[in-house]
Formats: sequence, C-alpha cells, structure tokens
Amino acid sequence: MFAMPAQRALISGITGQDGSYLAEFLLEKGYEVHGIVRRVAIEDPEHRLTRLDGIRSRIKLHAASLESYASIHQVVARAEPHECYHLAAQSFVSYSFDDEFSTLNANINGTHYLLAAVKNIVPRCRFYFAGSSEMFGKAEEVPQTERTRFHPRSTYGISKVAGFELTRNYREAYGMHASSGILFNHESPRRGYEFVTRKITSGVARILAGRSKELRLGNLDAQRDWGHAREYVQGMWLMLQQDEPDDYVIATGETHTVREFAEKSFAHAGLDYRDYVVPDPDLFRPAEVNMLLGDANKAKAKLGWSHRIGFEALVREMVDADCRAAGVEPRVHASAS
Ligand code: NDP
Ligand code: GDR
Repeated sequence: MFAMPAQRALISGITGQDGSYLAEFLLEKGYEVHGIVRRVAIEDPEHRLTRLDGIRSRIKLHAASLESYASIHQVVARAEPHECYHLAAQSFVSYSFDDEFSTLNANINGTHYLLAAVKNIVPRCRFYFAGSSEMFGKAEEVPQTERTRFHPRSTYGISKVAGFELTRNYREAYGMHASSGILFNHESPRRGYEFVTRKITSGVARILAGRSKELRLGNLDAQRDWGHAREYVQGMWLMLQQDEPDDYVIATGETHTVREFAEKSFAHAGLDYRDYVVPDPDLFRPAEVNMLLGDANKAKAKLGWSHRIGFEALVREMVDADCRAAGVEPRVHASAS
C-alpha cells in the first residue's frame, strides 16, 4: 500500500491572524504547508513569528518580498503548490490613508506577481484571493451580496477591488481555478492590536491591570459584521475544494456598532465603558465606511459554510484572552461589581 502524497499549500501572509489559523487548519487536514514571509521575519522569529509558535517545526517558510516578482517566482517554483492562499497585504485601512502609495504597490502588485507566478509555473494550482467587505465601502444596499456594486472608500479598498478584478481576469483569461472570498471583519485573540476590537479588549485588560486609565477611540457609531477568524479560514479552504472557481461573501449576517463592542467588552470585565472610553477626533478617518452587513447565503448553499460563533462569544473570548495575558481575571471584577 502506498500513502497518497500530501497536498501542498502555499500561504502568503502566514504570519498574520488568518494565515496562522489557516496553516493550523490545513496541517490538521494533512497538507504540507509552505508559507511566504519577509526575510526579517526569519531573522527575528521571537517577535515576528509568534502566531506560528505552536506549528513552526511543521511548516516550511520561504523568504520573499511582495515587491519582487523574481522572489515570488522562486518560492512558487520551490513549493510547487496545489493550492495557493494569497493573504499577505497591508491590511490596516487607517494606515492606507497615511501611505496610499505603498498600500497600492504592495497589495496590487503583490497579488499580480503571485497570480502570474502561479499561472506560469503551476497553472493547475488553485488560487484564493483575500477580498474584503471594504470593497463595498459606501454600500449601495443592505445586506451586501456577491452582486452588490463596489464603492471603496480608501486606497486599501481600492487595492482589494483591483486584486479581485485581477483574480477574476486570470480565471477568465487563463482558465485558472482562482476564487475570491469577500470576507467581512473577522477577529480573534490573534487580531493585530491596531484593529478596533483588539484595541478595545487589550485596553480593557490594561485598565483592569492598572496600567492605563482610559481608552481613546474614533468613530463609535461605525457598524461592522464581526465573525471569528478561526471559522472564516474554513470558508477559504471550502472555496478551493469546489469543481468551479467562484466568489463568495463570508459573513455572520449581524451588525453591531463599535460602541456596542466596547460596551460588551467592558461589561464582561465588570466595568462601564462610559467611564473609560474617550472620543478622539484624530482617530476618525477621512472617508469612513459607516455600515457593513453581509449576506452569506451563497456560501451556505454552495459551500455548506455558516458561522457558529456569535458576537457575544467572540467578545468574551477576546477579553478573556487579553486579561489572561495581562495576569488579571475579568470575572472576579465582574462579580465584585
Ligand atoms: P494581518 O494584518 O494579520 O496579516 C497580514 C499578513 O500580510 C502578515 O503576515 C504580514 O506579514 C503580511 N504582509 C503585509 N505586508 C506585507 C509585505 N509588504 N510583504 C510581505 N508580507 C506582507 O491580516 P489578516 O490575517 O487579518 O488578514 C489576511 C488577509 O485578509 C489580508 O489580505 C486582509 O487584507 C484580508 N482581509 C482581512 C479581514 C479581517 O477582518 N481580518 C477581512 C477581509 C479581508 P508581517 O507579519 O511580516 O507584517
Ligand atoms: P476595518 O477594521 O477598517 O473595518 O478593516 P478596524 O477594526 O480598523 O475598524 C473598524 C471600525 O472601527 C472604527 N474605529 C476605530 N478603528 C480603529 N482601528 N481604531 C480606533 O481607535 C477606532 N475607533 C473607531 C473605524 O473607523 C472603523 O469604522 C478590517 C481590516 O481587517 C481589513 O483588512 C478588512 O478588509 C476589513 O476589516 C473587512
């Protein structure tokens, strides 16, 4: 009896929130997992590879730059993947207003280079592009579906529309199995500290630990459809298991304000957010996306995907994790108040 050779997956952005969950998920499925990382990450693993701590010895990391076609080409040629998940991006919307040019360069060219390398070296490899609800931006309809027109409000959103169109064009022009997920916000204890959910939950932990007295936030009225990253990466994988490539919305179908996220997070720790949250006009964006709400019915019907972790469970998991890391116990405070 011969064992089936393992399927090989290549993940760009493997050091990020989604990359780390996806790598774990694919390892569990028996994949050989390869990841693209920046050279500095390999040179400074204690700081830059922390999300991969539990699986470092089981994955193969390749240094490459999203700005260099030659380096991307070399990695694809080495890994020869059956599936490629392109997650690497300058992903912080707010920063894209400060540095429009590098956001557009990294996100558009990086996607183009990886698509071109896959087409040239392993044309039968299945390709996933990390599209975003930010493509809807000033959305024309509620909820947003795969048919809702795009109206991005930042260079980040524009870069994702360009990546989405490049992916569709490679599918149509070269017959590649290339799909885009239109993922709405998804969070976890591994979320970057700059995003509002993690900023709030880590802020709660710092306040409980006595290391901070306030939390400065921008637009508290913005509404987002927040799910859990661990579940969303399963949607990516399911897209690549379909006979035909296609584009899918992945969302919970529930929307909440930033204020509600703050209220629930502080309340879980026994605190009233109004005593700590300080509105800061400097944190407002030049152009805001006021409201996002996704309709994931296509993913449910065709992929069998739907979310299970709800808003309150997500908030609790994130607050608990940040409190544990800060050495404080939220429930003690909650019951004492
Ligand atoms: P993260 O910000 O956590 O991770 C981004 C990854 O991209 C990191 O591995 C980072 O590497 C890498 N990266 C960024 N810039 C470069 C660059 N110039 N060269 C090489 N690598 C780079 O993002 P998420 O995991 O949350 O998101 C994954 C993808 O999904 C992104 O494309 C994001 O835009 C998209 N997305 C995310 C959503 C969400 O709610 N999380 C929703 C919809 C789409 P390093 O660690 O070295 O910085
Ligand atoms: P977003 O996430 O822009 O939706 O992009 P973020 O958490 O940064 O902002 C969500 C909303 O919260 C408001 N907000 C603040 N945001 C931050 N970061 N910091 C604050 O202090 C603050 N106060 C209020 C924002 O104005 C916004 O309305 C995320 C990223 O993961 C993208 O890569 C991804 O494509 C989209 O989600 C879907």
